[in-house]
Amino acid sequence: MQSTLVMIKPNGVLNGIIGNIISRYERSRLTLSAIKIKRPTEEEVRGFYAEHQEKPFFPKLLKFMTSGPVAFMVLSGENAITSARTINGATSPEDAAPGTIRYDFAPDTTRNVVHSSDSPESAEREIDFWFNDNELISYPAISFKC
Ligand code: 3AN
Repeated sequence: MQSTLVMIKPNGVLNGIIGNIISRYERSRLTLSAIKIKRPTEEEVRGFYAEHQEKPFFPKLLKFMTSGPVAFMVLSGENAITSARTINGATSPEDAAPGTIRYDFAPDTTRNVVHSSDSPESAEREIDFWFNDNELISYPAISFKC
């Protein structure tokens, strides 16, 4: 069992596709261990995306990520990190495969709708960045056999 940090960025929340996005993860048997919605501060976004601070796209990313509400969640399941990233699609929507979230909804690379952790080390840091341990819960995998 693995966990990953997923964010639905402001354009996803404001355009009412939280449910659509979460259904895609659930269909791949990922379960929600935690979820919350908040508007991140500039300081939080700088800390979270520290590795990108010097990149040319960072000012646009910072402005966008602080422009509205973000849904933060921890998804858990078999190969959660790879599964979530496959469902998201490539970072740039032009490279994203049909059927992925970014292919369906992302207008450009900055506003690419979702984020999910890219390694077990990132997942640990990112989950810890947005959540306290007592906000996480684990339960059996979804079977859809009701
Ligand atoms: P991913 O979210 O696919 O793991 P990262 O971690 O490389 O991608 O980038 C973090 C975020 O920075 C992306 N989700 C995107 O919003 C933004 N970003 C990355 N590369 C670019 C770029 N070349 N131009 C504009 N924004 C970018």
